[in-house]
Parts: sequence; C-alpha cells; structure tokens
Amino acid sequence: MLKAAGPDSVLVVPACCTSVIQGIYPNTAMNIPVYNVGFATAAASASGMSAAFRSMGKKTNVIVYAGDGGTLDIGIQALSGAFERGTDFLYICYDNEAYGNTGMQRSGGTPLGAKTTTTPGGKTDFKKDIDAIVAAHEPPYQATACAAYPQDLFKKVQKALTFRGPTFIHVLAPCPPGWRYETGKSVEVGKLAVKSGMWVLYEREYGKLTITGPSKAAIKKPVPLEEYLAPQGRFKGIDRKALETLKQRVDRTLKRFAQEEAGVC
Ligand SMILES: Cc1ncc(C[n+]2csc(CCOP(=O)(O)OP(=O)(O)O)c2C)c(N)n1
Ligand SMILES: [Mg+2]
Repeated sequence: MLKAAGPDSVLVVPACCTSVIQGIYPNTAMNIPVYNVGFATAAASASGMSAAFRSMGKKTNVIVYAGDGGTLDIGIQALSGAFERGTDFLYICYDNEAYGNTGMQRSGGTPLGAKTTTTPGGKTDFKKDIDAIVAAHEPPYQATACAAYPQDLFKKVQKALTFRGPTFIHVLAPCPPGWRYETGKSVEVGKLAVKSGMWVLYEREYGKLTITGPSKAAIKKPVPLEEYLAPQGRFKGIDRKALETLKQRVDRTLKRFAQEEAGVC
C-alpha cells in the first residue's frame, strides 16, 4: 500500500496491531511520518491534517490505516463525519475480523459462527456491512481488496489517491493466530475467502459497481464455503444451522452484487 502511495504520504494509525510495528521516532518502519492516535479518532485526526495540508497548498496523501474494530465499531462516528464533510483523504481498513491487538475479541467485523475469545461458542450475529454504510455517504471511490491479491490492492490504492475527496478501501487481512491456521496458509486462506464468495473484490466509482479480479469467476461459480472454513480453527465445530445461514448469506450477497453490476437493481 505504501509502495503504491509513494513518499509524499502520511499515515494516521489508531490503536491496533499496526501500532505495535509502526516504529519509533524519529524514524519509523514505514519510512514516512506516522501519527499514532486515540482508538476512536483516526478519521477526525486525518480530517484536521488534510485541511492543514490543503490550506498550505500541499497535496500530501493523508492515509488512515485502521483495523476493523477501529473502523466498524469505535471509529465509525469520526469516519462518518469525515466522509460527510468531503475530507480529502484515503481511509484503509484492514480487517482481521476481530480485536487482534488485545487478544482476539469479537468485533462488528467478526463473521457469523466464528469463535473469538468473547464468542467461544461462535458469533451469533452477522458481520456488519461497513461498505454499505460507507456507500451511503456517496464517496467518489471505494473498493474492497484482500492481502492475498497484492497487485489488485496496489492498483486500488493508486487509483483511490487520484480522487479528491474521501475514498475507502476495505482489505480482508487473514490473521494466523486469530483465525487459528498455520502462518504458511495465509495466502491460500485469503484466496479461498475470495473464491468461496465470502469476500467479494470490487470497486465503486461514483456509485457504479465493478466486480474485479478473481471475484468475476467466483461470483458465477464459487467454491464450496467449507473449503474456506475448514483450515480455520475459529470455525471448527460450527453448528449446522449457523453454517446453513452463512451459506445462504453468501449466496444472497453474490446474487445482489451480480444484479447490481448488471444494472438489474
Ligand atoms: C478507547 C480505547 N479502548 C480500548 C483500547 C484497547 N485496544 C487497543 S488496540 C484494540 C483492538 C483493536 O482492534 P482492531 O481495530 O480490529 O485492530 P487489530 O488489533 O485487530 O489490528 C483495543 C481494544 C484502546 N487503546 N483505547
Ligand atoms: Mg482487527
């Protein structure tokens, strides 16, 4: 993402796993300025920063890099405000589907049936559709991506930064300790999320939806959802009812996307 963004960029990172690896003043592991801010405040901090840069005539990319907890839950009011005000920034949510930094508690991003430390019997609620919430703010550009497809992600970051105004990229980030699979399987698990239709890659430009990359095939013929769930300990022993509900949800989502892209709805 930083390669795509280039050196004239600043990162705004709220409390999350990234806070642990971002580095120490005056040099950061990111090689660009990184602002570590309060958990709920990423989009608000970025708003001020963007306004300051633009008033000085600078085009510096202001990029929020926040987790699912910091985006779907605690940071949602700041996110909504910044999008409503038309803030010129890119908001990237990397979604490992739980509060990773504090030991994998369930978040609004945790999918139905997944075990976390606070849902030991499997989550009983659906994953929150943050992309629909963002879409309701009518940003000029939003996209989804997955860490298992880095070139797709690279292109989307580059593209997002060509727009003026708020842009959003929601990245599925497989997490070995949290999802309970072997580290070497990260790419495979990420690809199965997309191939099974559990995660759909797309772009929405001025409201117009385009399905991208491997999701074009997955939306027509997804691999069985069990292939995605099986390598992950968090879905071990998922009850039949939750599995059926999850499958129906995936089916419905894929149909909805296909119809929207075809202009049927
Ligand atoms: C106001 C506040 N509440 C709780 C915390 C503790 N905390 C720090 S990081 C974190 C989890 C962040 O989860 P997420 O945003 O999904 O990012 P991840 O850790 O998964 O990368 C929590 C609960 C905090 N720093 N501030
Ligand atoms: Mg998380």
